Amino acid sequence: MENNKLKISLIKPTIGTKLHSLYVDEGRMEPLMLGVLGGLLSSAAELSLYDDRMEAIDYDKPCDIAMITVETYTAKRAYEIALEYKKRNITVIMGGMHARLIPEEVLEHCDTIIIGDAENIIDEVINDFRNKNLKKIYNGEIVKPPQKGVFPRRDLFKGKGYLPISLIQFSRGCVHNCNYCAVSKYFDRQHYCRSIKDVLIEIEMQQRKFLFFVDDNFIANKERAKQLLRELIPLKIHWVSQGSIDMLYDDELMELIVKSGCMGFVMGFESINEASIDHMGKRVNKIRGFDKYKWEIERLRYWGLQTWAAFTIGHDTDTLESIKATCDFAIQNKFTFAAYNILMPYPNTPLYNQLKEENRLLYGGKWWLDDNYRFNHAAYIPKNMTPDELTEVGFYCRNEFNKLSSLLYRAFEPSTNMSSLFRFTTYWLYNPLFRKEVYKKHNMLFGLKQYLERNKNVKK
Ligand code: B12
Ligand code: SF4
Repeated sequence: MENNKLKISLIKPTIGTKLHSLYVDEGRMEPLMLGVLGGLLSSAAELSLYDDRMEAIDYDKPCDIAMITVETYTAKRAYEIALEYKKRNITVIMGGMHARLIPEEVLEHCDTIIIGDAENIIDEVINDFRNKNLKKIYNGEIVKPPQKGVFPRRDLFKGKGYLPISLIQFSRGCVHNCNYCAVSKYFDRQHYCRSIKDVLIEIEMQQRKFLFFVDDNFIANKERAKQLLRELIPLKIHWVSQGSIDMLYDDELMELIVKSGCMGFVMGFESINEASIDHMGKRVNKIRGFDKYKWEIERLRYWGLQTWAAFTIGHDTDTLESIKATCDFAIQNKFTFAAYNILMPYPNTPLYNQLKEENRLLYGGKWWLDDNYRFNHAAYIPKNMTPDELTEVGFYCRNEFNKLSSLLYRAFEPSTNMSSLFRFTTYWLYNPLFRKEVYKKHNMLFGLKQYLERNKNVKK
């Protein structure tokens, strides 16, 4: 331990790969959670960051602790990485979304887990490690306000080829309660804002003019959002974020959003089938009643925002026809981007528990660990179609939406995609990239074990 500093490797696992070719994510963004962990650990440790999505991990580099962030999608690969470190007697600590959703599973694969946020607990973990008294479980709780006085170590991201957009948090969590949502489970349906002063300091520190506020729902606290937006206006930045549709009912908020340089939001439209909206419990999508978002889309055009419309498919009230209609709807309305996500039963969410009770979970209930599970495939038995039909219709929607004819048709929307050269360029830069991703990711296997076994001379 040089200078009394520990050596810590921070790791973001990849999801998986194809059997014959290694998958490299086209749209790689900075792993903000590792940057924040870096900020928390700076005084205690010398840090290395490995992003398994595009670089090999040097397991033999001297290291006291490997810290791995785990999402449900990356759990399988995270456990493979942990095994390599354990072979070398290196302490492995895990945290992140999946560690909070299903701690008992994650704990089987590492020495220690942190459940919840790291900010208030990480010093205790490091002290316990130094005193050879590391516990198995630490409860980080949900930290309020988040990331207080903590700034991500962005230097750790340098040279890794991330997209030229800085990820930053203004708030965490969401007040809504959609039945499939992991965020709602992690944050126990609550929403917390960061200190606005800290956000502004961080924007200045990182220097880029294009930001992604990774908030689950940027506008969940509308008054705090307005306070931040007023401060953003003089900075002359461009930004994107995620937010619920009810932002459109507050003109003051919308005006500030536009004036502060917002390009658009990822917005959960989820479905044009009212019964499905009711079924998932997304009341926020029908505060004004439900006319298949006619009014909302007009308002989005009025404000000139480029929308990434997110849809979830496979609800008990969905049919193959209603899902295909959702696809037509997104093309007709010329959304800038759209995602069609098959409902995923994340552990311990209400959706997961319901499907489990009804004996409808496939892959023994743990699709994320199953050697046969493939990316974007149904992991449960839907009500009105077979699992294969759901998988196929999901691919159909992604394929239709990303076809060249659709790209051309959607590009020529005067008040959004064509409203400025910058917006038009953004449209044409990112659409082909996301289109490529759709085909590359589809059918991917989780983890790298099967790929490495098949291609024995490849090292990862
Ligand atoms: C930004 C984001 C993205 C970005 C960038 C991701 C990146 N750079 O890797 C993009 C848009 C590319 C993306 C893509 C995807 N995402 Co995403 N994403 C997010 C989002 C909104 C924020 C994550 C973030 O950076 N937060 C800020 C950091 C600081 O907070 P944090 O991660 O919570 O970390 C804190 C604690 O958890 C803890 N912690 C975290 N890790 C560790 C590790 C250790 C060792 C310790 C001690 C502590 C610790 O400490 C941190 C500080 O307190 C989350 C939602 C969320 N709230 O988590 C979804 C989320 C993680 N994504 C999700 C999904 C499904 C995906 C996709 C699979 C979507 C798809 N179908 O393609 C892809 C695949 C990503 C991949 N793994 O390769 C799901 C995961 C669900 C689950 N059960 O795991 C989430 C939770 C969204 C959701 N609503 O369900 N995503
Ligand atoms: S609005 Fe979005 S983030 Fe909030 S609970 Fe629903 S799906 Fe989750």
